[in-house]
Amino acid sequence: MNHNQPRPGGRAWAAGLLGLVAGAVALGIGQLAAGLIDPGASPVIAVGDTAVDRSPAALKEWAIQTFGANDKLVLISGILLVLALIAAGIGVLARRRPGHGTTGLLLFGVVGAAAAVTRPDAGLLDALPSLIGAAAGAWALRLLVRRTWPEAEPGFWDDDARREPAASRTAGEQSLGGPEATGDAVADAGAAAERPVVMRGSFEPLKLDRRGLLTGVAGGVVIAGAGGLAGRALGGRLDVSAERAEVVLPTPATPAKPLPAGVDLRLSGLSPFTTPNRDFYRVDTTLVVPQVDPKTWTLKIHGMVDRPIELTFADLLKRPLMEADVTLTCVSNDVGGPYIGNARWLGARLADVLREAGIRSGADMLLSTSSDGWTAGTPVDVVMDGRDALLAIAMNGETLPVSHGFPVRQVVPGLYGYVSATKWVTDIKVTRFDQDEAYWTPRGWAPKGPIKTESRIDLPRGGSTIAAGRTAIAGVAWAQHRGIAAVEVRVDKGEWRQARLAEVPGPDTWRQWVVDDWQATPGKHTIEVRATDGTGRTQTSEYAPPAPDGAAGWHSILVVVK
Ligand SMILES: Nc1nc2c(c(=O)[nH]1)N[C@H]1C(S)=C(S)[C@@H](COP(=O)(O)O)O[C@H]1N2
Ligand SMILES: [Mo]
Repeated sequence: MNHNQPRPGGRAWAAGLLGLVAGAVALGIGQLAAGLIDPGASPVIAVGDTAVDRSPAALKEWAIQTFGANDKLVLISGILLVLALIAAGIGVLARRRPGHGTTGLLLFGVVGAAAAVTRPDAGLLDALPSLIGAAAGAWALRLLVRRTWPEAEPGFWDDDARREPAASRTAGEQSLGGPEATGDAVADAGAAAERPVVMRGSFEPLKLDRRGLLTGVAGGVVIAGAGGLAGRALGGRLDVSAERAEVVLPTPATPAKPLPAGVDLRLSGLSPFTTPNRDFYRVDTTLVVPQVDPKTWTLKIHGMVDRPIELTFADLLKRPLMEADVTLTCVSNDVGGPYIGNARWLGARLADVLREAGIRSGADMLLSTSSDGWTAGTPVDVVMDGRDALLAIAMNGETLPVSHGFPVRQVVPGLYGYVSATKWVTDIKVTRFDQDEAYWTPRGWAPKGPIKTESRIDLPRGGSTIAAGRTAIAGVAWAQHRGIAAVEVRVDKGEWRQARLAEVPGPDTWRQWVVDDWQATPGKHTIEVRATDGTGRTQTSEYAPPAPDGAAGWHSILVVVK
């Protein structure tokens, strides 16, 4: 054993950079392997998905409220940032103890692999992308360190400090005075020679080869980038947009009645009655949108039924289809929030399919599961009471967009999405609320989620400055399946005034309303709204946050009139 083996000195930044590049190689190669095996098993996606599932409801709520539609981007960026910091740290460790670098990267691989195989829709193979990526990263790190400090004897990296007698290791470390202390001195042999403190004993800090470092880093970046891009391209082969484009929508046996003429007040700034698909809010737990091929899609209906059923997409298209205008709302929608949208859905009546299966007495819950393992628990009586609960295949005259559940999703008027609107639905188990739990229930949300009566002011915009004079106050109100009977508005806590209601096709959509003769006087004004539903109940003034069963309270805005 050579006790006098020189140890790599050199700057911490260089080592950190190498760690960063090795980390990038690990992720790039991991992505490549995921592209071949399963895009959802990409290390970052697997960790991200697990973070989404494991994080407490309050944190998720905060993320949705704070980052809105960007919450996934923020999560992925956050994970990448943490990984970058850790990778840099691993590089710094590896400079002194190369074995630690390898161990650190492999540990990361194990974390990624564990996250990937514990996804609800994963198999054992899903561990591979993270493990392969980590191995590639560990190999890259060793190579990079060798290029950067080429004077290290070939055996050094394998001989690691572990095999040195403890005493000499301690001496060696002391003689270098710690990495930070010697960082600059060792970069230049001449300068180092003038600093005997650093040069004490027979340990000679290794020279940092800048060219080796640069070419190594460049090579690593190229490999990481190429791996990442190739992985994405390979994963794209699963893209079902071509299959989606091929779907020919059948003519509905029961088309929706044309929308009443007065359904949309057509005021600029007011939410249109029908939300275009591209503007429709999107809420789900998935980081990679599931790509479900309609040719292989099936829906199993089983559990407490007399005759279990398995439907193909072709079976579904052959059924008598119907259209319904239904407003979806997310339970995470805070008072005045944006997570609500209205569409015309085309689909098969869920109740008819369930009747064919024959629901056994005692069953009170439909536990629906998506292709990626998310679940919703829907009360049986709600779906069977005659309302337009659908297995939907189209949205606003277009085949269901992939991000909204292609090829098939559930739509149940009157229930928040988390207990009813399963996208990419593949399985419905007829069961009992006291025997099964859906995804959000153990995460602090109510097992049942009827939509609360709510209203929102769209116009004028809260916080805006408007001109004095006659001004329209307008918005939307909703109480799905109960309908909206009245909307009232008051300014500066004055008298409540009845708003004029737009037409609606039925009780399952939101309803536009307007007060079109407010005389706005200069100054600051508060505008409040409250709705009364078809059962005669007026929405409560008592504020409730979204968790656990939906926000409540009056939407109130402040405007400045000039
Ligand atoms: N597979 C799956 N379906 C899901 C979800 C999900 O996370 N995964 N989220 C639900 C929630 S919380 C809502 S509010 C609606 C939103 O539907 P949208 O994204 O089409 O607007 O989808 C529901 N269906
Ligand atoms: Mo939701």
